[in-house]
Amino acid sequence: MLNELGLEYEMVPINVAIGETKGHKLKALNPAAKVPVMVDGKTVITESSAIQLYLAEKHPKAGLIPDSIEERGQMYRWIFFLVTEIEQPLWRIARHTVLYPKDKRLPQDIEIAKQECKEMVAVLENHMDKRQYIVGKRLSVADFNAAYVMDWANENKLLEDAPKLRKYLRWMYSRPTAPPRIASALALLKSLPSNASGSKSRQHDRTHRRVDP
Ligand SMILES: N[C@@H](CCC(=O)N[C@@H](CS)C(=O)NCC(=O)O)C(=O)O
Repeated sequence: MLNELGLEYEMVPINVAIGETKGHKLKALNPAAKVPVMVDGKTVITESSAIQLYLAEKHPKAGLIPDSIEERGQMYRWIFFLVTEIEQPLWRIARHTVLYPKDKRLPQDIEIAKQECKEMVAVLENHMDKRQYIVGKRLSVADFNAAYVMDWANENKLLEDAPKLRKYLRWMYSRPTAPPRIASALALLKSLPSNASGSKSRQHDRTHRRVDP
């Protein structure tokens, strides 16, 4: 969204994979000690969807928030749907695959989460019939949210029965302002030396961002 809006920003990389969120100054900005965090002057916003909506509202000329209340309602509907119904099972899969310590992982929950995720992906796939955008006839915040969550679902091979969403994903990421796909961001992380803590070159797909509005 920052690229889409043509904003200048400073990205402060925090490598979640090596626990850099812990004990970092980050906690002063986000008590949950998670990224992303956006600092815009004196305003600090956490939660990726809130950051997206804030940026879109602050830069209305880009038209990423629909004009009509009906379409705005649909945009909120799909953002909440993506975050709660699709992203949450993806988190469960990630937690029980790599994030939790091995003795706390529940392999059976991975299977349940995959099934639940696929069912909700099918709802969005159905919605995308004859549509280019998640809402109405132009890009909105919901598309940026959807592209990231679909990329994540795709990494977990959960879009196999969703050809419209695969096409949508390719299209969203072929746009010149698109960020790197998750696979490229992870490949970059893996290519870095494991003792690279403190190195300026560290990256993660979600980082603490400072925006120059
Ligand atoms: N609901 C938050 C989730 C943020 C989140 O879980 N971020 C992960 C990285 S993608 C994180 O910082 N994890 C660090 C940790 O849990 O220690 C959002 O959408 O912004």
